[in-house]
Amino acid sequence: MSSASASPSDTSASGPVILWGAPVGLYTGKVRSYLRKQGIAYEERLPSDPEFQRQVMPAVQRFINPVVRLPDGQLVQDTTDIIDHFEHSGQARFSVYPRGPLQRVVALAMDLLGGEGLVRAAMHFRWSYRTQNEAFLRHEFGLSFRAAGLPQAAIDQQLDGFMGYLNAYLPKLGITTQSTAAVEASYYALLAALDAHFRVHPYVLGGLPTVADFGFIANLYAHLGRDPYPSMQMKLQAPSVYRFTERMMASDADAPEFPHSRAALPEDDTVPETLGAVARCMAQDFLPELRAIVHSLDAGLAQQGDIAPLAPVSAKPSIRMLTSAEFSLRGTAMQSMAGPYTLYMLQRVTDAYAALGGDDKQRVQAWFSAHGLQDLLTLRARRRVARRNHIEVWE
Ligand SMILES: N[C@@H](CCC(=O)N[C@@H](CS)C(=O)NCC(=O)O)C(=O)O
Repeated sequence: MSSASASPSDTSASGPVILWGAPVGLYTGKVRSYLRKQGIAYEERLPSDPEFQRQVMPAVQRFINPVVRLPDGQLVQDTTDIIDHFEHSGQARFSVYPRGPLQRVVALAMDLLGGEGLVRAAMHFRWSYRTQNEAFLRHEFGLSFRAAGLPQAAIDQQLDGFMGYLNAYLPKLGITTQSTAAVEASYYALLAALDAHFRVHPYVLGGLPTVADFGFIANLYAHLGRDPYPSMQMKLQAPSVYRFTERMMASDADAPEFPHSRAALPEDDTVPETLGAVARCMAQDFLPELRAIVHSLDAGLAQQGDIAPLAPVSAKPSIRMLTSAEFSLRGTAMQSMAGPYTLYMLQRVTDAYAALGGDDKQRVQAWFSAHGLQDLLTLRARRRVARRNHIEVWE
């Protein structure tokens, strides 16, 4: 886990957990949801906060949200590392890593799908529907600039620049007029599978949130569940998924429609049957991309030759995407950014599987095979990714 200590002279390094992020931010919602569910008190601050600009950004080496500061001054960036910190700190009410082998590997696979696999849909439905979303997005991105006290003309100028920068991710993610139909079809298929699931279960694995739920809430909340156009689609087509987004933002279980659900995972290490359809969506629409990402990052690594252990993955911390991956999405040729962070999330799945004993391995393999996802369990790149000083490095 990456961390850095504030200097001893830093008198601000005390008090509650600080969460720097924004209501509009994809990854901030994931951490906010986790802190609320775990009953961990925090104070949220916008990235325009002078302290974020002056101290946090230099420490984490770039502009990135969210960042958490612990009461002892330690900064933690990256939503997965933030969750893992609290998992080990003793402050969490319950562990979000299931003990059951099948539940654990499925949860990690769903975390990967929810956090990484849904990014394209989240970006598409936010930025390709500019007309429908524009007024809301200007309000939301404007919060930070308004909090900084900027006059309206300056806010408008900042918004044009920053929103233009984010909008420019679309082609890099393979979102073009040619691919729109495939991108939307794959999202709506997953949404339908998730809706059928959340109609009968409050959370991904049953009665308690796990890493799987926090993976999904990243993309399903700020973009897909909150921006005007996609949130309307979600309410109309998948109301149970919309309820899930509300539930994940509540500090209690928020599941009155499941009066018989216990706040626990099934004790026999089973996973809900309705997750099968979600896994099949992943096998069809995300596994080919994951294979392509591994393949293109491997090709880049082979070209570079020897790379020292713990060498940063890129020349500058702000560069997270190293190469592009080519794959087919529902028959449409796609070219999209490939970054080592995806490997970081993927290797959590393959590590959890590799750590199992024979019988457990077989049981996990049987479930993944039944849904066409067996390759995911052993899909590895030639180098592992770790995180040090808030950035990804080659292990
Ligand atoms: N893997 C990181 C991703 C964080 C991330 O990409 N955050 C977005 C905002 S929601 C960001 O800071 N983007 C800045 C940029 O793209 O330059 C995490 O889980 O914390």
